[in-house]
Parts: sequence; structure tokens; C-alpha cells
Amino acid sequence: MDKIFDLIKKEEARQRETLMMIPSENYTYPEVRRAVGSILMHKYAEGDPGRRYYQGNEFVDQVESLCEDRALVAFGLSKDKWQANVQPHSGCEANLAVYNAFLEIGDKIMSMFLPDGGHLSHGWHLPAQAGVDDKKITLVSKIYDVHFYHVDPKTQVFNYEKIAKLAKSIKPKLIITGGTAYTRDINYKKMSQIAKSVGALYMADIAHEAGLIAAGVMNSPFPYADIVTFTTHKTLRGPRGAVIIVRKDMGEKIDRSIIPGLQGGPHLHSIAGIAIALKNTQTAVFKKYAKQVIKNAKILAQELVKKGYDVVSGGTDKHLVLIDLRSKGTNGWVVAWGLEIAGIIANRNTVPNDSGSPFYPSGLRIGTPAITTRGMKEKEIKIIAGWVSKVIEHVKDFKMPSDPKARQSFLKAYREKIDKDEFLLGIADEVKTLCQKFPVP
Ligand code: DSN
Repeated sequence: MDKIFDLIKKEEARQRETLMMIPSENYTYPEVRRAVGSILMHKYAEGDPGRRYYQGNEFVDQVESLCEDRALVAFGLSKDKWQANVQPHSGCEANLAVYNAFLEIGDKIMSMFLPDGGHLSHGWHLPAQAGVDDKKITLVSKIYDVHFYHVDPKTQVFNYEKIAKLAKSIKPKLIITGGTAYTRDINYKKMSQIAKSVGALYMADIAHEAGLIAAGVMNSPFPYADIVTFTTHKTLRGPRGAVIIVRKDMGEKIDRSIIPGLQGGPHLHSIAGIAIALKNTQTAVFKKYAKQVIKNAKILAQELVKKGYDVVSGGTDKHLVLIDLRSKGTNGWVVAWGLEIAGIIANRNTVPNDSGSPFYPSGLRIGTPAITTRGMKEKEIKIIAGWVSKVIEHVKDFKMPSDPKARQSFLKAYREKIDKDEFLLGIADEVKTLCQKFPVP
């Protein structure tokens, strides 16, 4: 048997025996895996349903149209006013397709500052400092003139008046909300008013929250945003992929921006899986699930605050919690590796006003979508919060040097030491026992 299957088996065991707490990860449904692994992957269908460059599309046209319809139904939208494109291969490509459809090279974009919780696909460059030009890191920042808004340094949430003022001075052509580590809900109505007041289009990237919004447990960007993009594998519980929903009159530009503008053939096997996940969002079971995801994250935040941790913004409105580890004298790298040995898989992340770098940031991002899919609730969350705290307290005295050379030897020595750390491995055993009670789907 190919070695790949051996590795898949090992990865399956890892997903079963550890706590998947990276907020952007989730377990999809067995029927989605069936669709994604199906013969639909054999088909080329460049173009749109009913307007392809290839023959033999009788059935795949129906798959894609059904998925488009379900995308609108999931968010309570009428076909007369909105249009969905389900072909983007990823969130980054969905966002690029939007820029390609509505912006000219050099146009201004206003988006959230990445270390505050934004996303690379909304542009990222290091701002210019005295005597040094800004350093463009992403393609989006190289092509467009991207300006960032920040969270309020005190409250760590958006100050809409400040964002409005910034928009007035920048006059962007596109304003974007959304990101990867903003723990609070967004006032989409206010953001759309800000965009309108400066004549900008407003795009809400709801990649993280799509499932929670479809379930009606978070604010919806509809009907306020002109454009909404999202990935399909996070809280939505589908396979990897992405969707763009726009006002009907903007639909043709999006379709042409995807093909021939940016992509070739759609991944119809993924689109079939996305269609199944979208339909599931309408069930009572999913709505209950989404509610529990947020409840679990709120309890996790409360428990961590009670234990003396600096939780960014003081809590959460969604599925993720961000801990600023600076007050504990440690950082995200040290803690995330310690947690991994203990069987808890989270990720290191920047926090507002971070003094570290994206590779060695000061925060830890931890989320509840996947463990809630397994059926974990308040009781388990409290146990997990206890383990997280024990791990942080256990590893916080391993101090990472700031000198890059000394840091390299520290990183190696630290990994070797914790690999055999009995305390962490003891927690990993307890994690495994808990995991056995909550089978993965
Ligand atoms: N990788 C996603 C996340 O973890 O939030 C964003 O692209």
C-alpha cells in the first residue's frame, strides 16, 4: 500500500486522540468526504452552469447550480437580489477575484491591520518608518494601495468613529472587514454606512463566522455589505473551498473575474461537498451546534480570565479566544508547542500592539468549533481550560532569547526537552481519555 495511506491513518489517529482547537479547523461530515472523494473530480467544466467551454456537463451543471442556490438559502437571500459564485478554490482566491472585478491597479483598499487580527489576503506590508520605505509583503499590497485600520488600543475592539474618520481621510475604493483573530462581532450596518459615506464598496470577509452567521447566532453582513466572501471549511463544516455572494447587478463581473480572470476549472467535487454543508446549516441540529460553539468559547474565555490570563478584549462573541501571554512572561511559540505535547492543538498568533513578530508572536489563539462538533460542552471546556492553564504555568519559565542565534539553540533544546516531559505527556494521556468519550464524525 502507498505510504500516503499509512500517513493518513496516522493523521486520523492524531485528529481522534487530540483536541483540535485551532479556531479555523473543524471536522466535516462523512457525506461531505464521500462527495469530495467522488468521481466528480474527473470533470472539467470551465465556465459557469449552462455556459461552459467543455462538453458533458448535464449533471455537474446541476451540482453547481444547487450549490449556488443553497448558498443564498443559507443566508436567507433571494435569488432576485443576490448571486453566489461557488468556484473560488480558496478564501485568498475569492478575495483576489473581488479586487480583480471591482478595482484598478493602484486603487485604495482599507482593511484591518494584520497583527490586530486581519488577514493576509486583505493586504499586508510593513508600514514605512523614518528613512525606510514600506515593505510590501503580499501581492495585494504590491498591486493596490492598502491602508489599515486598528482596534482601539485600550478596549481592543473597533472604534467605529475612528474608522469613519480614517475612511474620510483615505477615501478608499473598497473597505474590508473580517479577519482571523478579531474576537468580537462586527456592526456591519455601521461599516456599510462608513463605506457609503466615502463612496467605497464594502466587502465583509466572514470566513471564520460563516457557519455561525448562517445559523443565526451572530450578526449577518446581509443586506449591508455589497460583497461577502467566505471559506467553507471553518465553522461552516464543509470541505476546503470558498464562496462569493454579491448583489445581483455585480454578479457578472464576479463570474468573469473568476473565469477567465483568475481560475481555470472549478473543483466540482469540492462544490458538491460545499452544497451538502450549506444545506446542513438549515437544520435544527446545526443551529444548536453553532449556539454551543459560542457558549463553549465564552466559558473558555471566562475560565481563563478567572485564572488570571489576559484575554484580548476581555472575552469573545464567537468561536475563538485570544490570549496575550506577555503578562505571563512567555509567548505563543513556547506555549503552542507545550500544548501540542499535551495533546491540545491551538496556534500561536499576534495580539493587538504585539511586541513580537508573526513567527514569534505574543499570543495564543484557541477555538471551539471542532471540539463542539465532537459534542464537548461546558463540563469539558472547564477541564480543558484547566489543562491549558497548567501547561502555560509549566512552560512559561522557558525564556526565549531575543538574539536570533541564541534563539535557534533555545528552540531546539526546548523542543527536545518537552518531547519527553512527563508532566505534559501526563496531560496528553488525560486528553486522550477524554477524546475517547467524544468520537469524531
Ligand atoms: N488560516 C486561516 C486561519 O487560521 O484563520 C486564515 O487563512
